[in-house]
Amino acid sequence: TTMEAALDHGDFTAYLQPKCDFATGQMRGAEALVRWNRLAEGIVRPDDFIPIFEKNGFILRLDMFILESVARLLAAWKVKGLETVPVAVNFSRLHLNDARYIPQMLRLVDKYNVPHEMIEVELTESVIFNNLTRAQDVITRLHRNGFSVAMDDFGSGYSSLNVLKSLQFDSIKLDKEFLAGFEDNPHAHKVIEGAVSMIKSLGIQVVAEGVETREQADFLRQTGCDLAQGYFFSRPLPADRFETLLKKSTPPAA
Ligand code: G
Ligand code: G
Ligand code: MN
Repeated sequence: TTMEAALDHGDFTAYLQPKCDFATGQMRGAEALVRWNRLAEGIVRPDDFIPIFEKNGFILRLDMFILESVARLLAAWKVKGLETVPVAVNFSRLHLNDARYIPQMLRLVDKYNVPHEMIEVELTESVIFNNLTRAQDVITRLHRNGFSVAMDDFGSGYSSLNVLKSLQFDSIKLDKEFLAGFEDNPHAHKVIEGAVSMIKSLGIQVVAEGVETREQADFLRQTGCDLAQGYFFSRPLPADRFETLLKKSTPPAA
């Protein structure tokens, strides 16, 4: 089929987008985002194909392919002496019902001898809402294996608050919709302040998504938000350009 052939042909790649410290702009982590390089259309973004791959099950393989790409990159950067950052991989909700999920993760990450704390799992809020007990069980097992877990797209659905009380996330990513209409909506500021302070009070790290302007960055920093991901700091980059950034932030060997 088209997608199997594309995978074998190397047409899927992981782009990487930095997660940065507000104050210094320093990179503290990154998120891997899949891209499909199609001859006719050029680079296609996931919103156009992930829903289809979730229906036909191909997403299970694609997510593992992205995880393996990330593990391979982390290992290669280490060999080059670069200071690496933890990288987050998005996993579809379909993995939650798949007994092979964690064994497969371990196999791929260990194949490249990547320390487990360098891998973060991003699960979207809707995933979790669909099956809370299942999510609880998977998160516990991920933690036991040393992986950290982030809730993605927090605030985009309606389940967020009740989910927070029963699940142990290491970080929560505020959906970019929080920032929509930010400039002229005083309520937006209050909602963000409230969300950040509630999440921080649970001892969970807060990452803001979709930070596009200095005004947004300054405001988020002042609310106590920990990390920023967005065009203001960096777009998602192909691996070679991301590596250039890592080189810039690695101090020269003594
Ligand atoms: O960059 P952006 O257009 O890349 O991503 C759009 C959406 O696709 C995001 O919500 C993200 O969670 C999802 N996504 C990106 N890469 C992956 C991936 O490798 N696996 C899964 N399951 N979702 C992804
Ligand atoms: O997994 P998730 O939904 O969190 O993926 C993040 C999505 O947000 C990706 O599609 C990514 O390309 C996109 N994105 C990253 N930074 C920005 C930004 O500053 N503005 C907007 N509009 N989208 C962004
Ligand atoms: Mn994500």
